[in-house]
Amino acid sequence: MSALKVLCIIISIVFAVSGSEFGFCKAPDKCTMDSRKCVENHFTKKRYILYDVNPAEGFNLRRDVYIRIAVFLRKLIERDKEFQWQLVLPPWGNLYHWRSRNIGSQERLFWSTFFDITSLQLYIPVIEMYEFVEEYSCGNREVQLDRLYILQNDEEMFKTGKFEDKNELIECDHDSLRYHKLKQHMYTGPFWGYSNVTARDVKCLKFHGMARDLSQNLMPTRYRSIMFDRMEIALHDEYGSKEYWRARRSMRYNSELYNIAEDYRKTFLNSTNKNDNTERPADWTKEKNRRNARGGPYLAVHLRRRDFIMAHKASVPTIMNTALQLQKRMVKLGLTLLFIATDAEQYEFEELKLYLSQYKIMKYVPSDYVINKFKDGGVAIIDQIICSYARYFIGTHESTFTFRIQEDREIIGFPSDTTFNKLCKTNEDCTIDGFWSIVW
Ligand SMILES: Nc1nc2c(ncn2[C@@H]2O[C@H](COP(=O)(O)OP(=O)(O)OP(=O)(O)O)[C@@H](O)[C@H]2O)c(=O)[nH]1
Ligand SMILES: [Mg+2]
Repeated sequence: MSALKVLCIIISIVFAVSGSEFGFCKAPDKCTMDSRKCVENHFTKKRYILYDVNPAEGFNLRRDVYIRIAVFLRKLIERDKEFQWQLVLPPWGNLYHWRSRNIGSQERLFWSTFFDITSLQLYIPVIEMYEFVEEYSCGNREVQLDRLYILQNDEEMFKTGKFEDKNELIECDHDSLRYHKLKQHMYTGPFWGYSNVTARDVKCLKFHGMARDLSQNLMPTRYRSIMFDRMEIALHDEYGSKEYWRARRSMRYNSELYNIAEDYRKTFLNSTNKNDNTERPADWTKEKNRRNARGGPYLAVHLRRRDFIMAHKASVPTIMNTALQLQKRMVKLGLTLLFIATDAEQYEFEELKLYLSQYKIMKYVPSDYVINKFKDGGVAIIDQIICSYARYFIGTHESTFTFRIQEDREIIGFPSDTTFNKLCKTNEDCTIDGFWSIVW
């Protein structure tokens, strides 16, 4: 037995007895035989943050939540050099909008399905769930998180409208929780569909504040892994700042999704980066501020239907009214090619085409290969990419799907007036909500 192992065992016995905070052991952050005991007993410098979001939230709001935690983590790393902080990327799955059948499971999808991990890593250290499980369990695949916080809104503040920062441990209402106690120091829960993940301890946290205010709960001298559920409750540390946009710019998509969109634009929309002045450096950190992107010779519209028809009655137009608004804009811009990104039913799309028969109308339809590999989430991103390279874009009021397209266009470098347009309830012009301008 090595001296290191002996030392670790002694230390862990001491702490198990005294119950006080864990100490540190100079073990390497690798699962060697000698270090295994150390790793299992929390003595390395690596600390892991995990998070989850209210199950009802859609893909594009979840991307916003990632930015909140990414900026928080980046600042934490700048401040705290003692620990090696890492973010574990919460696998995607079970989203309300992902309805396609016969394309394999749409659960436990890794971030690499949709995003370019190397780009994310240029902003903060991130690892995929499978890497975390491997690393954290030293290969035995059973993971027990040290502490899980479930964030909860302070309903009282919402009633009175008096908001103040809050970070208060409260009794959990166990009936309404997604986590259940199996035995002493062991809770199960959704954990993104991983049955081999449990938590040692679950706490409810009445929270109001910015993501960075969560740092007081990390307690890295005690916990090696911390998870926050309902992370959407924490607010942005930096909303719309240069830092916000750096995190946002690091969210490049999986390169194959760009390639699929590029082929489609070239084949059906007469659009190439060279002609459209939309060439970009492969590395987002090399990307520069500009406003001279031209975009392909098509108008792109994001036409959000389905649940939005009811949920946003006051702003979602009828199909006929949509057609009128699009026609007006096509004439004004002198364009004849129209790209439609939509979640509309097929019959609604056919109706729209009927009203706009004078134009060439395109909608992206994935091949079997694409939908099986990238699922509904990937197809939605391809739609978003195609919209982000159009000469002119019109979105749907208050859709985060639209917001992400607008952000991508800001990053690519379009003049703002080609980006922040939206469909109005009627054919009369409605006011634009302002520009969500990029900061470099
Ligand atoms: N392929 C495709 N899917 C879409 C389109 N519009 C919506 N969807 C689907 O619906 C989801 C949109 O849901 P969210 O991400 O919640 O965005 P939103 O519902 O527009 O906005 P909020 O609910 O306000 O956050 C996408 O992730 C897609 O799965 C579209 O134009 N094309
Ligand atoms: Mg939604």
